[in-house]
Amino acid sequence: MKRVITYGTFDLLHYGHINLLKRAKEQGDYLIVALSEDEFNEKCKYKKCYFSYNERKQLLEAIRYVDLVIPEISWSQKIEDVKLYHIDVLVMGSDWEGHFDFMNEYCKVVYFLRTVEISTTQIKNDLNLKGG
Ligand code: C2G
Repeated sequence: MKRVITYGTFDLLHYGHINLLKRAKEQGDYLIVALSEDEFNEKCKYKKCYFSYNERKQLLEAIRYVDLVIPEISWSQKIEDVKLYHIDVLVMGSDWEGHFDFMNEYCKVVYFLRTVEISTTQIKNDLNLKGG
């Protein structure tokens, strides 16, 4: 069984995330999503999430491509995760191109092109404009 992992906040979940998760799953048979916990988002990623960790976890677990959701609590857990879960492939979007090349020592690293026309910021801006 080929095991894949990817990392992210996935808030507000949109089709750019789904595109990434679909392509990540196509890299193997089992996809783990390491989902950024609320404190990690606020203190380390400076992201204020709309949905809580548990709500985002529930959304991700409903996606057919996702087999397991684990917490991401630190930038530096990736090596341990790859060893613990016997990961073969680490997948990230192209906005992270190069950032995780060091992980090539532990698993294959694949960057997929971001879905450029959609982002959480775009959604929030559009909603503000439309008074949503
Ligand atoms: N993504 C994408 N297209 C978009 C938006 C996001 O392909 N329009 C991808 C990102 O490249 C990332 C994943 O979807 O691989 C999750 O995106 P975010 O939730 O924004 O993840 P991020 O905050 O970048 O966290 O340790 C790594 C970090 O946790 C990544």
